[in-house]
Order: sequence, then structure tokens, then C-alpha cells
Amino acid sequence: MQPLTIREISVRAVDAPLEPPLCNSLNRIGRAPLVIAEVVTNEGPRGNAYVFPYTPAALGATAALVRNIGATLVGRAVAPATLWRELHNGFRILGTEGLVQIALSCLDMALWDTLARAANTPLCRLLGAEPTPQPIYASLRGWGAAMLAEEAGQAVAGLGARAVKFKLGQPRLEDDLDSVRAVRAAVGDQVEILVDYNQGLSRPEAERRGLALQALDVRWLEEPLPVDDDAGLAALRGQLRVPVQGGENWWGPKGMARALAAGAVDLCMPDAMKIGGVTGWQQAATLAAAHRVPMSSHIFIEASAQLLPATPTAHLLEHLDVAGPLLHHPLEVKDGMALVPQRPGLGLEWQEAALRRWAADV
Ligand code: SMN
Ligand code: MG
Repeated sequence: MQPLTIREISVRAVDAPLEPPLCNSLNRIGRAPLVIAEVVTNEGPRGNAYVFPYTPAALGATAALVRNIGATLVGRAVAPATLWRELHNGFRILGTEGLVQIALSCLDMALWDTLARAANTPLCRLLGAEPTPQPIYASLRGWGAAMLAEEAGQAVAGLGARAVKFKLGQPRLEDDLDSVRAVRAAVGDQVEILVDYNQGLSRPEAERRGLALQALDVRWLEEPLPVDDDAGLAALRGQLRVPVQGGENWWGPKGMARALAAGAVDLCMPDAMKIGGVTGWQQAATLAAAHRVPMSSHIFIEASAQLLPATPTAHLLEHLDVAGPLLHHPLEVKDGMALVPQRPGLGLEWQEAALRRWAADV
């Protein structure tokens, strides 16, 4: 492959509605604020990627960081692993968590996309893996027994999902159990039920709810405790049979390494935007393999579909489509499997009219 030189990195921001909104015990996310970075090279190939900073309030700051950091890369080779190391060293004093990490991940993914497009190959092939279909779980957006049961039934019928995940954290445990029973009645015995507390429980409550949920054959308990309570998570694992899942809020492979060293999880699910893009994900995948921890993904379904085939302990792809309504080719799922696209790179082709319609002035 010929070496490529960065001519420009342009940045766009959109603030599209997220329909239906994502609900959990703490938040209701009804917008999809996205920052899209596009790499333009002197030689012609281009590449792009997006991040999802969750709230429109963070859109301008994220776009500015991607734009400003991107400007420092003009004239440099498209060499994401080299740039990842340099940029992470360069930001050591400011710190590489939070929006800085999100911006670095966005640039890293766009650079990898550029390399894969230049090679005219899907990213996963560039990483040495075949684009084999990946098993998904349907990640539900609703809240409360009735809404979840309906959505779960639709996901199983429409996607062929063999696992569904939903949010819990009602004030009363009994209402959480009602949600699980309602979903079980809607999906039958063959579909795995996974639940997510989004860090919302205290230590004693996590033990109480975990014990009750495992009796209902729940297959993972996600983020029962705050992400920084590694000791609490490790102790909880000793009290429960149900596997403890986590990772969407780990900042970079070093954040993941600390959690794994503390024994905080049985299963992991890094987020491409917080773990450090493609380069950070590869490091995370090696860590998961070394600790023999099954690794799933968190949102970012297009990037995750390319990364999981190259992940030694790949488990499930979280199917929660945020960008799909803005893309020409949303990720396809058939019989519960995500079809890894054969298009070059990450496969992100944006609908220009949709980007214009929801453009945010940042
Ligand atoms: C989640 C968090 C933030 C955005 C989307 C989804 C959730 C999950 O915790 O695991 O899906
Ligand atoms: Mg979660």
C-alpha cells in the first residue's frame, strides 16, 4: 500500500432526533449528537468516523477538540498506531479521559477507515480477520414491563435476536422482576435475558437484586455499581452466580487494565469511543484474551462489527442503532447475526441530505 499523507481533517456535527429515545433509571437520551471527522489525503483516499458524545451540550466542545487536534496532524502520514501513541503521550498532562479521549478515538477510527478504504477492503480484513457474521443481542430502549415486553417481542421477531438486553433500576425490586417476567413471557425460554443498571445500585442493593435476578435465569448483570467501585464489583462477583458485565465506561485500555486487575467483571464490553478507537480496541482485545474474559461491544455498531471478528474472545455485538437513519447502508442483521459489510473501511456512507437537515452549528 502506498503511504498516505493527511491533507486535511474536516469535522461536521449533527444533532438528530433519536427515535425512540433511550431510557434508563438515570437518563432519557432523545437526541443523537454526533461528531463526524473526515480525513482527506494528498493521494486521494478519504476516510471517516463518528462519535456520539451523548448530550448536545457536549457537541461543540467535542467537535472543537477533534478539529483542533486534527489540524495538528496535517502533513503527517496516515499511521494511526504511531499517531495514537504520540497523541496519548502528548495529552498526558491534560489527561486522556473524557472528551479528549473521545476526540482521539474519533480521529483514530477515521484514520483506520482511510487506510482500509485505500486498500479497498473492509476494516476487519485489514486487521487480519474475515468478515464473518457476528451474533447480536437486541438492546432495548424502553422502560417498564409493558413497553419492554412489546419491544422485546418485536426485536426477536424482526432481528431474530437470540438475546435481549434492557435497563432496570425501578425504585422497587419487585418492579424490576416484573419487567424480567414480562420480557420472558414475550420472548419465550430460548432467548437469553441480559439486564443493565447503568451504575445505579448501592453495594447491598446490588447483592439483593442480583440474587433475585439470577433466580430468573438472567444471563448478565451489567454495571450494577459505579464504574470506579472496582472493589465493590469484585466482592459482588463473589456473592453472585450471574456474570457481572461492564466496560462501556472504561477510559482507554489502561482503564480496562485496572478493572480487570481488580477482578471487577466476568464479561466485558468496551466502547469504541471511550476505549481509544480501533487502536485502543485492539489493545483491549489483547487484554481480554489474556484475562480469558469474553468481550462484547457497546453501541458503535458499524465499527464494532468490523472489530469483533478480530477480537480473540469476541462474544456479542450490542445492536442499538444510533446513526442508521443518517446512513445509506445501516448495519444489516439477519437471523440474529450482524452481517459485516463488504464495503471498504468501516462502511459509513452518510446521507448528505440528512446531515444537512440536522447540521449543528458548532
Ligand atoms: C447505553 C449507554 C449509553 C448510550 C446507549 C446505551 C447502555 C447500554 O448503557 O449498555 O446500551
Ligand atoms: Mg450499559
